[in-house]
Amino acid sequence: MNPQRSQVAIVGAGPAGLLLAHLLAARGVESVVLEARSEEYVAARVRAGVLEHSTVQLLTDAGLGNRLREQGDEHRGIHLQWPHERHHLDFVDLTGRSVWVYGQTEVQKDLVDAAAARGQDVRYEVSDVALHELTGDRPHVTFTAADGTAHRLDVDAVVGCDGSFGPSRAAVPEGVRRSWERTYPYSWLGILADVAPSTDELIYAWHPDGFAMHSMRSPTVSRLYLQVPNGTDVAQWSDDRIWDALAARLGHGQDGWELTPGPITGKSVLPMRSYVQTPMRHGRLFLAGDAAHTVPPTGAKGLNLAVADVALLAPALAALVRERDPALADAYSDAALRRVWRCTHFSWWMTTMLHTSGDPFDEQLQLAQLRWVATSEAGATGLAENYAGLPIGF
Ligand code: FAS
Ligand code: PHB
Repeated sequence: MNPQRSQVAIVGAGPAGLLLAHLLAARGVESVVLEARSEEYVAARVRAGVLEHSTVQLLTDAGLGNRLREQGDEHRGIHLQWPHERHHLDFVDLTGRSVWVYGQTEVQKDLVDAAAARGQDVRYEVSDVALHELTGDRPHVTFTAADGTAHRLDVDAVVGCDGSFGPSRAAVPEGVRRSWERTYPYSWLGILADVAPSTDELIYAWHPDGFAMHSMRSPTVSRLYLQVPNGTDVAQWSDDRIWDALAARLGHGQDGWELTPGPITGKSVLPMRSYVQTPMRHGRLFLAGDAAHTVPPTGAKGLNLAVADVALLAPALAALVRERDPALADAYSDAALRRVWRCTHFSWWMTTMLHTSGDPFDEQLQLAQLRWVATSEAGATGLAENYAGLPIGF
């Protein structure tokens, strides 16, 4: 079984897994990262786009902020839009905190480059990952390497950073774990387009036909989303149909504003779900990122929550593994879940405020809420505080 030993086994080389390995290495803790997919596959996944204030600070402090600050785009806030009205919420005026637009693919690239530079042990294209003796004296992971050889890795701790579909969630026994789940009655159709953004900052738009959002990746690449029914076949949405729907929903022609279409280079449909599993620690197993929670992307929280978990977990594991001090590790799950539930609520709140269901009463309530949030300092500050992100460990 090719027996090996390390201090921490990390399952998953997405942002949570690679950032954890980075922060552990900075604390003198050795880890091995096990990833089911290829490095190229993981790097190419187009996902999150907005980094919270605290995420940018943490990446900068960890030496991962250079390209972010060179190529990322700092935004003061967002636009809230509904038919005939658009209001800018300035997070910096309201809370003193900004956000940065810098795609998850870029964050992943920075993490991969840093891992290579420090000689991080990352095993790609592994299979049959299984977690063993998580409450025993010899916690270990078994797996099949890309070359087909069987391996056993003995460690002091195992961290599940394996997203929504990895083995870690189920490694917490049924009698121990508890989960909450909500599936929303709509999905997002997301596009990447080779066209300059038609807006300076993100537009979140309510419209009777459905939600739409204008984001971006660079001065020449736009990222846009529109609400579609669950089960939508992306092949049913031609480029023209997509741009027509986006123009209508985002307010093309309103007060002289125009949405400029362009070549679509990527299309995908993303179902929307809220999911939280507790506890985020069981014996020597710890969960971080999407392995423990999933949020609908309306609040731009998914990636940022993964960072916040890892920011708490790295010092906890360092104390546990190096000084045999379990205090922070014992407190990790409760501390992480405070932010998880705050972000789960905010993501649900943004999603239910902005997505239409066809119910006329709901639509009036949504418009009333949007008008209050856009014109009341208290309402706007509530959104700003949550969107720009509360301090990690709040
Ligand atoms: P990840 O899912 O990124 O990484 C988990 C890793 O574990 C993957 O690389 C996977 O291959 C690996 N893995 C799984 N099973 C394994 C096994 N058995 N063995 C070894 N490795 C295994 N968030 C936003 O804020 N905005 C968005 O627009 C947005 N869009 C998204 C679109 C999609 C399709 C998805 C799925 C998520 C989206 N998210 C978005 C959320 C996303 O950004 C996550 O929050 C973020 O990737 C979380 O990072 P990780 O926790 O590292 O999980
Ligand atoms: C993105 O740019 O992909 C993005 C931005 C904000 C969101 C979701 C996705 O809320």
